[in-house]
Amino acid sequence: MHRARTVINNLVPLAPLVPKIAPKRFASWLAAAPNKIILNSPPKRWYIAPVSSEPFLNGSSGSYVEEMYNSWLADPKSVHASWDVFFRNSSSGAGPGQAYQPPPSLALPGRNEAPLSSLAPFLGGSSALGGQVDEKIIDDHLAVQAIIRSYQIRGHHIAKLDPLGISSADLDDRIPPELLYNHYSFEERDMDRVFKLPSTTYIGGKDKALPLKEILRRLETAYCRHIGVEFMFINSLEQCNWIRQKFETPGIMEMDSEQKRLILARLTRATGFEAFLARKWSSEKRFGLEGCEILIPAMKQLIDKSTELGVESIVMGMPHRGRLNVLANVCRKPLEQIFTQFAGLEAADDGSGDVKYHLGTYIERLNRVTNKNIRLAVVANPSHLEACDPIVQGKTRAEQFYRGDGEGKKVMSMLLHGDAAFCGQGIVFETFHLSDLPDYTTHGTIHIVANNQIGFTTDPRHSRSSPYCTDVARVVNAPIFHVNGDDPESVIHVCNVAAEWRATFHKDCVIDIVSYRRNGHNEIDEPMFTQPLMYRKIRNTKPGLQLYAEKLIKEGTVTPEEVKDVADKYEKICEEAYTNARKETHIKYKDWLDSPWSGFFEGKDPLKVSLTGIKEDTLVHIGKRFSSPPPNAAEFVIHRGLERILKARMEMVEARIADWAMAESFAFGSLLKEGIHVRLSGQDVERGTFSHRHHVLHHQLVDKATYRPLCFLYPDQAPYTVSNSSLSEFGVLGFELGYSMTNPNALVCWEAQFGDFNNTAQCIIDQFISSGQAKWVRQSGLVMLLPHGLEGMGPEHSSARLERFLQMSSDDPDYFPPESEEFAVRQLHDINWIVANCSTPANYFHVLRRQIALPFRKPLVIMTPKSLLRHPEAKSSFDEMVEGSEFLRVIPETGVASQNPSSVKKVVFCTGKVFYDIKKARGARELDNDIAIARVEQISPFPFDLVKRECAKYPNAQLTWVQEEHKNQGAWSYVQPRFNTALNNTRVVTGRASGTESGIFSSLVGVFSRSAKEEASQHTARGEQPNVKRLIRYAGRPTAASPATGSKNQHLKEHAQLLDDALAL
Ligand SMILES: Cc1ncc(C[n+]2csc(CCOP(=O)(O)OP(=O)(O)O)c2C)c(N)n1
Ligand SMILES: [Mg+2]
Repeated sequence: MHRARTVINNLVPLAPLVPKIAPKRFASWLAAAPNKIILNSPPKRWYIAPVSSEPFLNGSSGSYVEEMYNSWLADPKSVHASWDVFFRNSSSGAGPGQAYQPPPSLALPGRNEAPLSSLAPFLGGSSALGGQVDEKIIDDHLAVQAIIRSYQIRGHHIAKLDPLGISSADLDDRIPPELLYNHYSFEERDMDRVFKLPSTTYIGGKDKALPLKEILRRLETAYCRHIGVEFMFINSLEQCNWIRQKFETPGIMEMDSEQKRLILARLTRATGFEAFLARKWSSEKRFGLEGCEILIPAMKQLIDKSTELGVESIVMGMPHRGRLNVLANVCRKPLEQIFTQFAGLEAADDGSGDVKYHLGTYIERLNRVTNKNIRLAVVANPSHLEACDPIVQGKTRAEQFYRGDGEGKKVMSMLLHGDAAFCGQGIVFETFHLSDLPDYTTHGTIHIVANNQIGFTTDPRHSRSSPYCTDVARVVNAPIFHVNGDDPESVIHVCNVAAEWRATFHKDCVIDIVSYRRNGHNEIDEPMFTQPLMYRKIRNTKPGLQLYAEKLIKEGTVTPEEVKDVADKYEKICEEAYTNARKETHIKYKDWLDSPWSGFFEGKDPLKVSLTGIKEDTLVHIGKRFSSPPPNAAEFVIHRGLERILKARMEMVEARIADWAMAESFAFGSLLKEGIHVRLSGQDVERGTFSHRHHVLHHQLVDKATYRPLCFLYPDQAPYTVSNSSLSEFGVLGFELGYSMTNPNALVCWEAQFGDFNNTAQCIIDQFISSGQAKWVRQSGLVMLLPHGLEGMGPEHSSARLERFLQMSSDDPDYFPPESEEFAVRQLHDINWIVANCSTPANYFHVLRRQIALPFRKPLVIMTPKSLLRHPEAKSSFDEMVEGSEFLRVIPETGVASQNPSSVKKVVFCTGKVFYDIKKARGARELDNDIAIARVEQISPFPFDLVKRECAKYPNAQLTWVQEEHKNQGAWSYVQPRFNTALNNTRVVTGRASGTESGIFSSLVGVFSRSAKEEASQHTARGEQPNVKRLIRYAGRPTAASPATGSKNQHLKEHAQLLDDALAL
């Protein structure tokens, strides 16, 4: 289809009638003096190449036309009449576009077509004179219609959007041919002719017809002044009409003086704030808003309007630019708190903190304009531009969920962007694609681009290949409102429309405030190095506040005294706050929390973990529900394979055992029973990548008829959400993290299709999950489920990169915390996240439940199995999940080796699936008496105490860590130093106050491995002080660049070698 169209385009000379003479813009007589380009800017890219600018004869069409032409020369009748006309016209000098005339159609008119003659009575032509139609009238009316449509579609290309007047917001300074009046063969004398207006425009107001001149004037007013609206790509007539009405209706942008004064006051504060900071801390980075101060009144207007329309809570995400100003003037965060951030004070609470222009905030306050209470949260964000977008969406979605706000009427999200980041960062696209998915939509986000037409030092012509920086939004049919930032009233109009659009259609929209950046990227940066011409122009451009004040003074809305008075008042407020800030001795990170969990921590023993084992009745009840077909099984046809799966599940329940999927359902189901909302999201999670989960049963005959057993466990249970996500990791993981931040009483899980793919969400992992609490005092109990394990499936689909998670764990390898009853919970309290690799369904069950049983929240990263999902031994008895059972950080050897520990020659430590392989091989080699196997299930925080105990139990054994990952991967690098600490109780830790015991064994005196003994005796023989340590050795694959081999054969060889090494004595 597309190709056919391309071929036809090449063949048929559809060139518009672009005159060779200088193009004249429609209504050019209306426009003021042409916008002179003052600077010698480099040539612009032309994105929309009209047909006329393309070579008429190109590629295959060239030879085709040539062939035709030769035949025509030989015999004009040998070609089709249309070619005959074309060649005749072009031989007499007509251009390609003019040479072509469509041939008369022989076909009968289509459904909506009528022969021209039948229209004669309506056209006032010469119908009385024998039904002859004045074709010019029809053509001219059609042309007027086309003109109106052209303005609606492309008027934004010539709107005056750039306050500097030096570049076009769409990087194209040509006038689209459809907006050239002689494109339609109108002349000046036609301007007073009256034309009936089509139903697709609102420019007439009450008038049904207008003179052409007035039509053009109104279209210019609506679409080509300081607002450029992109909306005609939207696939809904209702929505297009709605927008047309908002911009075309005569007088719609007019404002009363009260509104104008409010804008002025807000602009004054926004400008005053930056000026105050610049004066007090001239060399501090603050990423000021100068040049786009109108952002503040814009955001405030969006909040006012949205509150008026019912919104009670707004979750915002924004980058560095103008962030402090937003906190001060939009959120009204106390200025003292902001100013103390500049003072370099010490923090009064835990955490390592962040720079001031990354911190979040949460404020509940009265909106003075609407007199309604409003909650505003600005989510903390890292430097990584746009990374907080999905977080904001997840947080918003969660807030809507908990409020029962199914349509997003009460809670909304607002995202701010820089122009370079908006088009450059892929996460923007991923976030847009969540916007209309049933379990991810926030029912419309208002996006604002603070478009200062530069990204650090990079010119837009080098930072994007799309005309506008906002084009990414077109994929979701979001209208885009470009507006000149130096026209405050236009900006405010656009904000009103945006807020109403969201409230009406619950869809995303974009406000693109085209502005400039008065200073360098930050305040100590020199912009003239790279943008000399632009900055010369900026220096000669009056600040937005001055321009607006002058306008209002000129039109008599305010007096110069009033303007000064407003500015002075704000200056005084800042000075007072400054004085108070100087009295502060500490900063408090908690003041900058974006998601307070009121009531969660209060009255809780911070070290008391609730029990995770549950009643057998509950297991049985959940198990039976999970194993049953839908209650209306007679009508609900499920897949035959599924019937078998359910039957097998039921048999497991009867036998009191659970596999992985069932243990997971026990964890989820029991939490749901306790009122904890559970949400599982990720690619194909409903069924499970490995077809093991089946949380959604599909009717085999009825589309969309599904049954979710875990939603029907108990009448008063909490809601369960399980949702296949879009094919995104960065976006969806970020979303779930945001979701988890809203309410601590929920188990939010994200599952990767394979653990390997988590690295496309690396930024969320590094910047938020591993470090979020330290930087922003923000906790999250998010669970990341990462299928992991070398099973011969190649370099991908094998490794979730366990080593990376462990490398980012914050527990000190050299520090053995004091042993006590609370050892485990204290470790969890202090760590940044938990990394686990469970080998039994029961342990998986407990670790999930422990997320909620903890008195605080920590992210949990779990390596989850693939082949173990169906491994006959990877099953757990109900006994391991009932009351009294708990999560086992280490699963010690329980077989024969444990009965006679002193004769055990080797203890193999491992984690995850490889345990089953080692165990099997040990049995086959009859080494059950000689080798003990212990499983480290919670790798981080490292179970120093249990590892120490297990080693001590086998005093004569050599210790080996066995892993299937390559030596430079997996857990080895993490566990090795920690084993040494566990074995030798090291307490000498640089940079840590507690623990100073000397570096060798305390409780393990006399317990040496053979090699250690040998080493000791050698030392003594040389007369040196023996430095005797019990050490852990490594058995497994050697180092490698890739996580796994692509050859099955090689994989098996490696695996056999691994087992040999592991079990060698
Ligand atoms: C993901 C990411 N890459 C690079 C940077 C470094 N950086 C900081 S600001 C900036 C330019 C941003 O330009 P724009 O989005 O237009 O925002 P502006 O600073 O102009 O407001 C860059 C490249 C970053 N912060 N984040
Ligand atoms: Mg920019």
